[in-house]
Amino acid sequence: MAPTKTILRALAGETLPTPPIWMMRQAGRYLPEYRATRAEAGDFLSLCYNPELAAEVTLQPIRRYGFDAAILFADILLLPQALGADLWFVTGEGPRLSTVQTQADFDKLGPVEDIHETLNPIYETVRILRGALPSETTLIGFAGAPWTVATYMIAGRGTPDQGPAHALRQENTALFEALLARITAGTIDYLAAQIDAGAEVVKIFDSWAGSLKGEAFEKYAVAPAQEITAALKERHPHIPVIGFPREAGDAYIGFARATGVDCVALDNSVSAEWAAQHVQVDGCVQGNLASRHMVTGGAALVEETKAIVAALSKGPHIFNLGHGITPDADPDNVQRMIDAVREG
Ligand code: 1CP
Repeated sequence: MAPTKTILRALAGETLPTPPIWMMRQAGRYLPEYRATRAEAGDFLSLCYNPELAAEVTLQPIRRYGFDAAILFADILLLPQALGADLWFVTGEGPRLSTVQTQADFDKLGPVEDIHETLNPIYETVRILRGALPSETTLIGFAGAPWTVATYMIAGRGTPDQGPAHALRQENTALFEALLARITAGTIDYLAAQIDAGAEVVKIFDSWAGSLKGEAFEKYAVAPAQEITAALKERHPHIPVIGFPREAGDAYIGFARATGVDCVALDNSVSAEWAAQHVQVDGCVQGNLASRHMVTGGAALVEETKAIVAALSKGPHIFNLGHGITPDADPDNVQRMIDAVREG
């Protein structure tokens, strides 16, 4: 049966008169209602693991703006935790994890089969959302890509250049690849369980793909995305997959063909004109307004939004930002962006 929801139509390759729209990190600290629910939960991880409250923050931007898709509220670092890493968040700084740098560290991780014990509340959030979302709104599940997740597991935190992960990949390739394989297997089971619970699309966030070059990009960004996509398509042939190899640059070209993803999400370091010519020829693209416009607003926001819509109007397109909205964004600018997209 042909899909009726706009996001699913674009993902199936349809060129729509107005692109459907959602926004990375649409549930987040720029919204006062998010900050209130997060305070009620106590801390970020308690919010992720509380299905009622996680569903509530997922729904907040849908109620406020009527986005065409909701993205499950969770985090890419819950999978490492489910695989046995310690995870905590330092206020004002970000995530911290126990590190995986030696064989002994790796041996402390648990088997993939055990992840659901930790992740069951996330699937419950998905089930609540499927019952609560408006009938026209698509529910997106997600996970981190193996390379990006590995950068956090190896360094124990976010890093500007992913230095510790690059060092391990060069100095102990076997251990690095064993870790990547464990994360890949866990990601397949995690995403399949989100789909079983009701996710209609899944997105693989490779936020640090841009630091992999040449052959390393092929081995550690393309190959795992291909493996995950193929495994999911075998279990759930009709569920579209969005890939986001952020800052891939020229390596965006052919990414959809090489991995089998149904849509490539673009960061804003590539122009929409370039993407129309080189990436959209292979199918749906998503993106790619610079998130700073959500802070700065004004005429530039409207002009740039309309320019992106126009440049990508001849093929399937889902409008989004090039990366997540930041906590200092003005919620009114989000409405201005949506109006600019829908006015055409
Ligand atoms: O204080 C808070 O409330 C925590 C801020 C926050 C939020 C709102 C974090 C911590 N995670 C999230 C939710 C989140 N993370 C979502 C929810 C859905 C939505 O988009 O609305 C998603 C999809 C993510 C994905 C995620 N987490 C990525 C990939 C996308 C990206 O932004 O590149 C990454 C790299 C993370 C790790 C992470 N989690 C949180 C932070 C601050 C970070 C980045 C850490 C760093 O590198 O320094």
